[in-house]
Parts: sequence; C-alpha cells; structure tokens
Amino acid sequence: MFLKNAAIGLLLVGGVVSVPQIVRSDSASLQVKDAWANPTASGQSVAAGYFVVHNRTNRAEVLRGASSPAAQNLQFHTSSLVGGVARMRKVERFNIPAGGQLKLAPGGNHLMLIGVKQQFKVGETVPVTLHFNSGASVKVKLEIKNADKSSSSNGGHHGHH
Ligand SMILES: [Cu+2]
Repeated sequence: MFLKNAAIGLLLVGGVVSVPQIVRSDSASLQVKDAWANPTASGQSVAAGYFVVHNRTNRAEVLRGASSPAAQNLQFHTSSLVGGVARMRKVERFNIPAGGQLKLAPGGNHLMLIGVKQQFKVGETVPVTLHFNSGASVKVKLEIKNADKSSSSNGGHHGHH
C-alpha cells in the first residue's frame, strides 16, 4: 500500500520535472532559498547575487556554474577582507557536503553577474539557473531588494541582539 503510493508519487513528479536522465530524487533534494540581489544603478554592468543551497541528498554536490538571460557572464566569487580592504576573486566551484548547505552572502561568497543587460529594480526578479556536477540544475529567481532595509519581508533576523 505504502509502496504503491510512493511509486505513484514518483510518477507524478517525473511527469512535471522535465530534467533528462537525472536521478530525480537528487535534483528534487537540492533546495535553493533566499535568492536575492541588490538593485543596480542605471548603466551599472555588474551585480552580485546571493542565495542558500541546501543539499538534502546523501552525497556531496558541487555547484559548478550558473546562467541567466539577464547577464552575459555569470561567475562565482569569494571576497574577504585583506588588511581592511575588500578583495574578491573568482572561484570555479563550490562544494556542498551531503546534508550541508552553501551560503552566499554579502562580504563572502557571491554570484557575480557580468554584463547586466537591464537595470535591476526593487520588486523585480531575475531568473538564474544553477548547474551542479551531478547534472542537476535548479532554477531560481533573485528577488531584487536592498540588503539594509530589514523592515521589509526578507525573512531576516528579527532580534535586536
Ligand atoms: Cu564579485
């Protein structure tokens, strides 16, 4: 009984997700949350995006690339403070341990959108597809918002600690 229902469930999922040849349970278990980017100024050609990837599979995953119709080139960068100066460098991939997560956030790892085609405006969304080594890809929408306006519904911490 239970097995039968589970099989039907898998069939339904298979009918909706049109990812070819991929172990579906894996791609379904990569969850991307809190995807957002700051608005850009008029004429600004680069922007940074942030998100959190939860790897709910039982094996390590690698985020190896990203694409978007909104920019010519997408890269992964990591930034750090070196002697009080923010430096960023390109990284080819991010490893995400089994059951772990990858967090891209201001001041650290981020998605770099280069050759932005249109101004990012608050309230809009920017589509991005994330590509993983397993063959899985996950579509996300970056919500355009200001990082420092914590009064909006950004799901941030509400404490005043
Ligand atoms: Cu960067």
